Amino acid sequence: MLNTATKSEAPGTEQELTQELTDGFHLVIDALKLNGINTIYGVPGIPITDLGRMMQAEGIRVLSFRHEQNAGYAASIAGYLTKKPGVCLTVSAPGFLNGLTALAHATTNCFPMILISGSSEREIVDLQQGDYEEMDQLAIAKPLCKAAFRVLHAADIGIGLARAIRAAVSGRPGGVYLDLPAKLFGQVIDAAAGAKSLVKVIDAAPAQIPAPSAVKRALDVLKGAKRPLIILGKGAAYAQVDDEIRAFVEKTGAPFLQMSMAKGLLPDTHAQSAGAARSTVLKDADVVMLIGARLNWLLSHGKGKTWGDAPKKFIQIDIEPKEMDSNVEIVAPVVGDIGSCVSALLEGMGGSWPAAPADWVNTVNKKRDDNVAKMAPKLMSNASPMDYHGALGALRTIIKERPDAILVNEGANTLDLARGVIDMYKPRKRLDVGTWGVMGIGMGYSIAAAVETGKPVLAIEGDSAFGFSGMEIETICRYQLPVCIVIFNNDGIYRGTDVNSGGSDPATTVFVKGSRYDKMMEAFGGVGINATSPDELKRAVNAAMDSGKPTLINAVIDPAAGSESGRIGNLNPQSVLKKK
Ligand SMILES: Cc1ncc(C[n+]2csc(CCOP(=O)(O)OP(=O)(O)O)c2C)c(N)n1
Ligand SMILES: [Mg+2]
Repeated sequence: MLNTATKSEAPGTEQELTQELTDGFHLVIDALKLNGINTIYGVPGIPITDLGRMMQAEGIRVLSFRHEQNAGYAASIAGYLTKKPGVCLTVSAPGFLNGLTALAHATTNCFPMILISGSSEREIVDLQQGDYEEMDQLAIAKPLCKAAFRVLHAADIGIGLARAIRAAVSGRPGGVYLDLPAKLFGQVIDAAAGAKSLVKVIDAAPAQIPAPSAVKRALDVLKGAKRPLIILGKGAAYAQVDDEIRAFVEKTGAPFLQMSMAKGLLPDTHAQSAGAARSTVLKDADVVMLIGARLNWLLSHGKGKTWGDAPKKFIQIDIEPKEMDSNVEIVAPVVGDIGSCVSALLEGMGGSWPAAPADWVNTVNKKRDDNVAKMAPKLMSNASPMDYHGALGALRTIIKERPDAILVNEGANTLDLARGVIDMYKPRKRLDVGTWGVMGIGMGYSIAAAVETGKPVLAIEGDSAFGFSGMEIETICRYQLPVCIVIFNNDGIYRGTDVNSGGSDPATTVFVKGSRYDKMMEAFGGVGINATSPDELKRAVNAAMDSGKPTLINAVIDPAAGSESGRIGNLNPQSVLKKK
């Protein structure tokens, strides 16, 4: 129902007195609801405090955070999980800027998100006369997102939101900025005209069908492969065409790799999974098919040592034509949405597709099984203080027993080792630092994952990583969300053993030794536990997952156990100069 009010006070004609009215506040709410947007992540303040209140009154769930960046990350991952734009609502200048990192992150990771920020008086901002929270937010947002819009008239709110939704979800998804000046909210218009101005977005992300010739070309290249490899990226997980992707991969019989957030699209324990033979398959494959995965730094740009000397042919499936040839030549580009592309490939394969060459498949499987066997004893260590493998061995079993749980993961060693150790069994259950390797997604992602899916969340957090969003444990306790946070507390960034060779300050990478993060949780009425062995850790996590109570477990990790930058230490620049 449209929100209306009857004008009662202002003098005027009789007709005016009985006229049904609406305003900017209500039109924003009606437009969101009309488009099925029922959850908002944000931080209140001028000029959007009343908007949040009215949203709540109208049945929209408004999750109020402690910092906009965390609300923004929550919105971004809500977009990834639901294929609808996640919405973050902030105040002007500083609130907007706090949300902007998450908007840029959403764009980089191809997650649909809309950052809606209130803004100050246009006339004063544009003359730079020093308004309250003055900032030309639209101009600042533009280079960091897919599209940016400002609405100046209440009658344009419907169109403004429609444009934002379409821009966020169609084609390659991404972040969109929507600027709503303070004056807009109070603007009053005729209710009937307001209702007419709303737009329900039809087919917001239209299918993009690949050209039949592109599909045939790709299948011809794949058929000719002696050592085929399929790489699934988070774009493939986003598409929510899990059955088709599985059918396609199984029909090829080819080994597959799943990028970090694609893990579980097919179970990591699948017979064709080459996850534990990554370096072998990247080096030795002769045909590589990328599905919703980009050849960026995470795949060493498709060239160099990682990819070996064997000549390679790349097939790439992506919705964004410009992605093709971004780093190396793509001999068979297939442009379209992942669902349409994979269906067309499956159909084109017909009933008699040749099995992937057995010698290649056997070589990969042997390598994988050897590596898995090598890792197994490390995962059984019950040493105290814990090392990473001992602690992760316990958590690995928990995810195996609770495959519906959502795993949120950030840190350096805590991230890289958890990714390798913890098998995922279902799609879109692993949420992590993404394309930028950004710290700070932890609590925002956990909150949105719990809210959007209703499933329990296990957040495995480096002690540094946790610090970027740690205050949101109050938010988790306030909304009583089923989130269990495990902090891998090794007293610092990478390791807690670093020393400052130039003075008495602590080294830059170390924190207060023996910190008790579990006590923070208790301050907000959550459950706090200090765990010093894998057995204790396992017991505590199982109890948290059973009870659904907000829980934080301080897992004490040997401060010497980690390595610099986890698995990507090679990216650190080196000084060639010796100190004089
Ligand atoms: C926003 C942001 N700031 C800084 C970094 C650099 N950085 C990478 S990993 C990391 C923290 C690693 O320490 P921790 O989370 O404790 O994991 P550990 O390796 O100790 O297990 C930092 C600060 C980053 N990736 N993102
Ligand atoms: Mg650490």
